[in-house]
Amino acid sequence: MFNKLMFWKKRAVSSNLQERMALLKQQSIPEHVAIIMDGNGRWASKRKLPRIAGHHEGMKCVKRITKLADELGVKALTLYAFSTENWKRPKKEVEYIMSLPEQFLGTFLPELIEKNVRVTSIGYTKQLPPHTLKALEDAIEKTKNNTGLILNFALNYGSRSEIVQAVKNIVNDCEGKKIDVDDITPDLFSTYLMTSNLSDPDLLIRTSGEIRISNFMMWQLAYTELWFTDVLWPDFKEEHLVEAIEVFQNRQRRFGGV
Ligand code: V0D
Repeated sequence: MFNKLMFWKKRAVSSNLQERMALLKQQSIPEHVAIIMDGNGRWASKRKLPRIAGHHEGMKCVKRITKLADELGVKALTLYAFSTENWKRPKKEVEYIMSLPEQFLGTFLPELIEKNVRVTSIGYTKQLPPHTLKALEDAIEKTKNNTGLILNFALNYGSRSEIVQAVKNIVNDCEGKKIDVDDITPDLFSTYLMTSNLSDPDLLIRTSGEIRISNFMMWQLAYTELWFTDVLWPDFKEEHLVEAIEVFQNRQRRFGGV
């Protein structure tokens, strides 16, 4: 009890970000954090700016949060950057969004390499414009041997399609006698998903006030802690990720363990 009280007291007085980060590191940091980065268009509209300005600001925010996740010792950061539904947006907006990986990597790839970050992706990336895919594949290739933070971009990703594809591949492997129907378990099923190289997310963050999963990693989120905030993605700062992890740790302490 005394320890618990001391803990809360410490928390209450440490408004300073460095201090809060140091405290976070004394407890379990979520290994895999996933983020639905929503609210870029709304951020721009509020400022009477074109929607693409919001996407550009959102891209800068990705850099900031990647750096912090790395500093905190997060092992994998999955960012939902583009859904299979987002193609319905105006053509000019989609075109601009598809230039963001090049903009991002053009300035940030050297730093990712230096920091030992490995870039990966999930989603139907083959359907991306060739220039976008090239930038992505170049980053994946140049960081493939890195052993630090996994920076995983969900691009043209949809969870139901992913699950249906897994089912098709399982049926195919059954018919080809590579596996038996009785081999099909949740663990085996997971290996057929695009996330087979990753553990399930420990923490999901969604910005911009929407309290939905929106076809994002539905299988993988079965046991994930969910944290929603009204903050729009371009306004999502270091303090917000720290807050999300503080909430995660508080929940772990209350419900985790014995
Ligand atoms: C737009 C907010 C970085 C969400 C963030 C193609 C909407 C900014 C990337 C990126 C997007 C992707 C791959 C990569 C490096 C960077 C990105 C898209 C959208 C969709 F290897 N930001 N970003 N990709 N937005």
